Amino acid sequence: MRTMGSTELRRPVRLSLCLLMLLCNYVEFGIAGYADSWVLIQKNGGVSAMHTVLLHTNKLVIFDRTDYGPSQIRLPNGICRRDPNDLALKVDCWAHSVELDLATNTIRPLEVLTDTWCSSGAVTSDGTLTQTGGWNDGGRTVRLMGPGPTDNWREFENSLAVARWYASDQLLPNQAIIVVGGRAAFSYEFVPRPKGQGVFKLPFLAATNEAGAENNLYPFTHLLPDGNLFIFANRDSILLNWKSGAVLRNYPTIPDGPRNYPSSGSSVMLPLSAANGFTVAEIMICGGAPDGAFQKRNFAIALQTCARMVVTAAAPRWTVSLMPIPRVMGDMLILPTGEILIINGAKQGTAGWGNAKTPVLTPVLYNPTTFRYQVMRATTIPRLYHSSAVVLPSGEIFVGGSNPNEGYVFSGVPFPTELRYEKYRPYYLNPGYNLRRPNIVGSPAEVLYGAAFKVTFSLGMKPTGVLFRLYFPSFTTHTFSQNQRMLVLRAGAVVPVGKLYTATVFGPPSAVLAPAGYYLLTIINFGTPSPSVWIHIG
Ligand SMILES: [Cu+2]
Repeated sequence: MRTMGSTELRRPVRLSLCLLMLLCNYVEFGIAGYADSWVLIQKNGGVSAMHTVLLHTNKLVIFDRTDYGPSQIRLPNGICRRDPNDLALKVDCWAHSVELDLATNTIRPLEVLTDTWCSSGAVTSDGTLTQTGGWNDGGRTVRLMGPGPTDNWREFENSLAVARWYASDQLLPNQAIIVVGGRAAFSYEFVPRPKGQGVFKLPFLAATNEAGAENNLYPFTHLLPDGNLFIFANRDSILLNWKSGAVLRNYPTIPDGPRNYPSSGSSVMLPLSAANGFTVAEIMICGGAPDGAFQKRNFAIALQTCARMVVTAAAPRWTVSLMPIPRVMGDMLILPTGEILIINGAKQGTAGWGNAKTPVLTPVLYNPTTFRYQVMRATTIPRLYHSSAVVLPSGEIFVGGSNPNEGYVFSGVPFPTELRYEKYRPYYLNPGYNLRRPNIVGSPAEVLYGAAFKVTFSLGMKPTGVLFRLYFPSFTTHTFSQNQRMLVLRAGAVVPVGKLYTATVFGPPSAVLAPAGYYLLTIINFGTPSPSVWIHIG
């Protein structure tokens, strides 16, 4: 880790200093110079990770598209898919989706029938991935992928009211999924779709659709604490009452250029906190491409700006800051520490086939409290168009994908199809942090809204600045982690119990703040996260 503006200490000196500080119950934050790292976990995952989602069984569901031709992993038991609509192979014996078991690092090929290209999804309360849309014969398909050991894709064609390609999904408090936008789809709809219900027009999507570039696909959608949906597309944003269809607010235009596909930036809702009664929501959007970049195909230097806006404020305004590196197609993830990781992407160009160059190999870490950016350790693998990244229970980041080619192409192109899967291991996983690291030894499997529950943990130092965080895993594709959210929970004092510690923690007050489902619970001590455990909320 390269740390901007802090002094590097040599390791032996640093270690003894830390021990000394532990004894003194120190208040310093962060251990400068403790390195982050990258680990290659699969040399060939078989399927390029265009879409990735974590299930509560600690398995990743990974998929790209059915009409890519041969992948590098076959369907099991001699199964072949027969699809007269497929543009590459009418009889296709190759898998286009896999399940990666994180515990064993093994891969199971999955069978998906209709085309999932550039689609969207959300995980519902029972731990099932609901995935929507795609292209061609998959445009109106809704698919379910359960968490069971032998579960496979189940597909329901003609379930969406209109074809959705490049849409975004958000799980709602009532467990319906709102599917927003898509190419030439200036509307939203709900899944499951009540009988006879069609689409709801959203003129905002037509207004933000730019001739020759669109720049409003994969809109950034965030469920706010007041129950309304924040929707950002291109450079503008609205607050939608999805129950009535009313647009309640129009927000100021974000400075700098467009932020949505193909000028793909990324977006997160910063962690919601019990400290303010979960009333404050702040959106942060980073990167993108300058005006005209997609139309000109001129590999323009990407946007270097991030902008934050408190969208629950009476008079919201964007506050702009500068990343250390310009970036298009970066993914933004909320780490267990509450820091924002900006990872993957390129310094020049836009999304789309062959439209980017100069991969940005270095992740950047942003601390929303100190407003500080840090340039992290570089990978060696470019992750351009059609790559993804998700947070894992270990606190590691899965990174996969990258395929800016119209098929699986391994030579003769600047950026071949990428089948390697990696893990990025942030600084806090370095053993240098082990003294600070709590480990959860007792927590309930299920917590009801607002209910008190006990969390027991071990820790090798006096508990300091202990926080309890809940994280809802994302469905990540095309630089946007749909459904990602974090809450800092209300908690009582930490009390010692024998050699352990315990605290009373309170579940999120409502399904508006935390739609029912499987969340990752993490304890933070002195800025260092525990490994996370699954907890079902609802
Ligand atoms: Cu795509």
